[in-house]
Amino acid sequence: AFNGTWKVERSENYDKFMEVMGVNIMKRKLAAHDNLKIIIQQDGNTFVVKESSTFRTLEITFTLGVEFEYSLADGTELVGAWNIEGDKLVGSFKRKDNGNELKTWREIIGDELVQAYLYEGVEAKRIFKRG
Ligand code: MYR
Repeated sequence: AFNGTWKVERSENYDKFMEVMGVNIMKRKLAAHDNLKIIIQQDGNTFVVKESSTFRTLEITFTLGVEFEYSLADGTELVGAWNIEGDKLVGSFKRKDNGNELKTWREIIGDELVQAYLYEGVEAKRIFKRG
């Protein structure tokens, strides 16, 4: 269901979320127009996610339930894992620099992929359309 090419169409509360994450105003302005595109390929328990944006291009491979490392565009390092819960992909990550939790989940709602993020009680969403 998650397979395919997804382009970000809009975001909710993303600026506030990035602020709580400690991203400075200059980077937040750029990130608001990052043209994020993700290509998701699931093969059983293994996913390949190709991410591209105005900041960078990278490919991430992970297996459900298995911890991996992921760096945000600003260099912040996370470690954690994705799991399936019902129809959702649920990610539990921790920042390596301060140990704080970052939760994220992906779900298909109608013809959109909704990715939510939760950090220090602040939730944001980015909503993608098939591209
Ligand atoms: C993937 O499945 O795309 C790779 C793993 C994603 C880990 C969690 C991503 C959280 C991104 C938060 C953006 C915050 C910007 C300050």
